[in-house]
Amino acid sequence: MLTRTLIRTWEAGDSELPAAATQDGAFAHDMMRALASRPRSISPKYFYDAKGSRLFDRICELPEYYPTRTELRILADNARAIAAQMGPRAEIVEFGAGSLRKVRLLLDAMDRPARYLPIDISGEHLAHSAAALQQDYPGLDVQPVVADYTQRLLLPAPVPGAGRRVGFFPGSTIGNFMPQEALHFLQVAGQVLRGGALLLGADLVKDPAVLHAAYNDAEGVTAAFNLNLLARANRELGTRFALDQFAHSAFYNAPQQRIEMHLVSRRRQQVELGGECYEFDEGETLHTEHSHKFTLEGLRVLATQAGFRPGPVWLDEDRLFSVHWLHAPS
Ligand code: AVJ
Repeated sequence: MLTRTLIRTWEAGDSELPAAATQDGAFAHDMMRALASRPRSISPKYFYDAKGSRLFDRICELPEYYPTRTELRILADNARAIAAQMGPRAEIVEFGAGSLRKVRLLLDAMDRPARYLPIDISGEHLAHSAAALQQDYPGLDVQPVVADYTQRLLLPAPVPGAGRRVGFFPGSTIGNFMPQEALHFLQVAGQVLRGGALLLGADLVKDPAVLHAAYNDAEGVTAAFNLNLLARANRELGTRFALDQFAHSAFYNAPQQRIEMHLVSRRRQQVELGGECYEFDEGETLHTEHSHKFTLEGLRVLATQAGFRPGPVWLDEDRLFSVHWLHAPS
């Protein structure tokens, strides 16, 4: 069943192509733009090639990186209550569906799930995880969608007789967006999920030392994940970034409520791309990620602004992480 990778029914009409078909060249284009602008900045979505996705999976296992295990715990502890919100025959649309571990907790508790649509930008990783999931849930209709959900949201039409369409956006990936982008994403998601709901994981504001440790692990996996952006450029764009001449930097920007990740040039150096030569001063950075943290109230206000009606919120004991049920506009 899994090899139905071509999905032909698009809600937004036939004129638009699936994002995967238009992605070629986007990395080169965005990297050139990043190198040409000041301050230099590129979207964190480019972390997730096959290598980056594997590194991210390792981050999730790190002792310092609390979000994944905390969210898994919250989902496991509240799976019945969440499934009750979903109702029978619900369909799950997962945005940015990495290793598909979390959704299993939902599927196990749900009443006859109608279908599961994991959307991810990393086709290889998605195909692999989706195949593994399909094996464990042979009766489930699984349709992986290779797409960039930050660009557009085109989904197959609902299956006949399906219940609610429930968006699942775990991991606090929403924190990667700037506040304006998060609002825009939620507005677009609200349209795709009309009449359904969004189950949203959001990391919470907390002791900066805990945050700092989570993005500066002792093993250096986060550093490798960050540097993989340059390694990927070397592999795919033919750049020759000297990986040992850039340092991983991650710090908490308290006024902006976010972790910022940068790659810092250890010395003055040049890099070539597309016939252009770009210079880095010593200490100059390429900004690679924002990871915004939320207060419960802040998240609920944001969701409300996007047209959602906030429902129950589930938390861990230490209030490190939150999972929100948000009713989509009708
Ligand atoms: C997948 C975006 C939620 O921000 O914590 C982990 C990515 N970056 N370590 C996060 C990430 C560095 C992660 N998100």
